[in-house]
Amino acid sequence: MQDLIQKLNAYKQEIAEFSGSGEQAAEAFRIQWLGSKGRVKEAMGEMKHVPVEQKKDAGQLLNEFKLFAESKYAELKETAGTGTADQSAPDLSLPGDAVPLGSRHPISLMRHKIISIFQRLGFAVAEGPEIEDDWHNFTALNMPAHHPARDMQDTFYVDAGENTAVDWLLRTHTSNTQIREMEKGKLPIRVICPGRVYRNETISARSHCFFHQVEGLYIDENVSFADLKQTLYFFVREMYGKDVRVRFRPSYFPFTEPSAEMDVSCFICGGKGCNICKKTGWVEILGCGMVHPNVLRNCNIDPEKYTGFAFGMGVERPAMLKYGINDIRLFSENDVRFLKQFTAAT
Ligand code: 2NM
Repeated sequence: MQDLIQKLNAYKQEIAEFSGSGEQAAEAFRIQWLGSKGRVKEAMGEMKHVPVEQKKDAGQLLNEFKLFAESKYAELKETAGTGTADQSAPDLSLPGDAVPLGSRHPISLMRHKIISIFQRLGFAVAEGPEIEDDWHNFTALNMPAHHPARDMQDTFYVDAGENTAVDWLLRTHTSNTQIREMEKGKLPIRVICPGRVYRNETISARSHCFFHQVEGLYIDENVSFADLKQTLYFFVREMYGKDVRVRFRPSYFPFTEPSAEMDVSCFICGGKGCNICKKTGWVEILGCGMVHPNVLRNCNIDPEKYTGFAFGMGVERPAMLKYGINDIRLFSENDVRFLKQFTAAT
């Protein structure tokens, strides 16, 4: 009996010190202690050597021992799920699932390319509403009612019902945002205004009824046409490379005086003459000019004290040339076979 007590105490200590964890360790413990050839079974076999008068006490001890071993096993099973050696836990060394790369829209790419050049010159980005009133799209821009320049752009008017004092329309250029910036009355102003504009034109491979523009505005004391030329010259060199040549042609816009159109030497043929430049060696890229004094006055800016220049360019055409896109409608069809091609583009 004394031998049995000693043996069970030694076994209990061994069980208490069992330090494995995980599913495998629990199974090894079960085989060693609770299996059909395990030590619990073996200890039970000692009963037959115990004298009759001690069998009751021995039975109690053996039962206690068995419960002790079983509870240890239960504990091992329970912690196996959280243990480090658990076979059912995720294998962190496996390679991950590939997350497919999205792509940026070519218009967004080109818009960002344009904006970031002007941001480096200190221009801030301003955005404005696409549904606009007549004042901010036309009148303030030196185009009063019945001004012939209004006919140059086929405007989409919004039916706002009977109870509206003003005409609402879809903006035909992003200049509305520049008017809004000037009306804020904080000078100087150096902003770049990207956005979508609308014109009622027949949809074809070359033109759409909506497209994108980036316009710029710089107003301060002593801003001159020389500032305009150097700013835009810096822009085209960043955009089209150091070898590009520029020329300014006189033009007309109601909101600028003088006005000009800027051409760059054809970046496809280098100026030799090709289909893109229609054999002229030059490509028109933007319109610009000194902000008309009437526009400044309309925004409560004193034209005797302040002067400024403005410019505007389209985003679709440079994007089509850069990415070799031959149909403007592709930009708005959202065909993933088209969009996916810009996954790695910049
Ligand atoms: C262009 C060409 C020339 C222009 C003018 C203004 C404003 F608001 F300051 F009067 N914003 N944008 C402008 C000038 C736009 O786009 C071809």
